[in-house]
Amino acid sequence: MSGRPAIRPDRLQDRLARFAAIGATPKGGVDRQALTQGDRQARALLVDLAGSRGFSVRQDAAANLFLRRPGEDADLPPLLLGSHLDTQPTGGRFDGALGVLAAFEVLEALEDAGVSAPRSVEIAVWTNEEGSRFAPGAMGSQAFASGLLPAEWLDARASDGARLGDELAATIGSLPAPVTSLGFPIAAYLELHIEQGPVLERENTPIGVVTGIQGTLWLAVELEGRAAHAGTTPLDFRQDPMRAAATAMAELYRTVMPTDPDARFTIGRIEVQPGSINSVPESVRFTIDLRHPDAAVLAGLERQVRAACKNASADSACRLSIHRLLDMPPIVFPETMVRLVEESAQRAKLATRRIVSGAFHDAVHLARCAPTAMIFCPCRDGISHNEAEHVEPHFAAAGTTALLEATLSVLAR
Ligand code: HGY
Ligand code: MN
Ligand code: MN
Ligand code: MN
Repeated sequence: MSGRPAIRPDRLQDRLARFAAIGATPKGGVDRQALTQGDRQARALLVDLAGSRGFSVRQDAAANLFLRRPGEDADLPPLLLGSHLDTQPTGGRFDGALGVLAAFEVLEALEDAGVSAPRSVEIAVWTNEEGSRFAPGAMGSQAFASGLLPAEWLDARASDGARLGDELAATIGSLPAPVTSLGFPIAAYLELHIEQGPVLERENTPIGVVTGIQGTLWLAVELEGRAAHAGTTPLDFRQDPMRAAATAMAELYRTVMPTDPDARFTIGRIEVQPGSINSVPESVRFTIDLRHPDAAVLAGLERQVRAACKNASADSACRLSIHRLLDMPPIVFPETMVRLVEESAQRAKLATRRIVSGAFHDAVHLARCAPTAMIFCPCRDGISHNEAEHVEPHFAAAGTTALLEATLSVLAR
């Protein structure tokens, strides 16, 4: 190996700017939702960049995209680095994209330094991590880890009417990359991601060594009543699903987070039919995102949600149905991998602190396949899933350096 590989922060910033331009919003964020034209454009740009460095490209039936820098022994399971390029509807420039572009910067640093290693290093761009256009989130990584692409996913419809199966086919068809089967053996998985919370910035600590990821449940609640005239229908004649929804929501906002500081309860989407100003609604649908680091407590919170919805629907003589859109138990990363990341960052003279992730990541599923670890870097005011999301260039560089050092540690094993 000639000189020690080093990242080039300027090149990383240039790449971040180029990808942020794809789906850029007027407020400085990004709207590049999963399997849209913008997602395909970003994938195509990455494939072009890979081609210019001689990295091979492949994809799988879940449209997960893989860029590979070959090692001396092609049969050895590769080290996988990765994250996602899809964003929230009003997302930021760094959620996902930093992890993918930092991984690309690591491959280029290895290439620039002429590093020859037995093991290949491969980048995964996971399909539909956000889950906001099609549930569940972390869809591509779940398909990779389980080797399955459930048929019921393929018929899922986005709010714009698009069918997931068609969008997957169009995305796969948009790239000149061979399609392989779902899942392949890997030696380990590493992901760099922004913290999406305030801890690291508050402590001015450049590297978060992620010890695990809290559990997440997504529930779809549907309340059906009877449409009626707003002016002529007295209370005891109403079957008002909005009244039931509001009662359940009020109770859950009053009880879940105020009583448990580690609980997270979010209602992000509500749909009312027919949505007419002067009709008692026929149906109300809303989503619940429920999280907790402790699996048993999360299960208890789900029971609490279901009971509140059941009581409220009975009081308003409505029909209730609740189904899960996503179910991710909490996970803990192996101490060997946590220590590898910690020691790699410290070797690069970067201060670290251990942290549990409040956000879920594709690493949740990869942790089922191989030794997995994550690296966090601070983001301004801890804001994410917001167009104001920002990472200082020196923190992006530090996180990428830590990813490079951890990569070298794995390659040296
Ligand atoms: O929702 C999440 O935790 C992830 O950032 N999509
Ligand atoms: Mn993300
Ligand atoms: Mn996200
Ligand atoms: Mn994620």
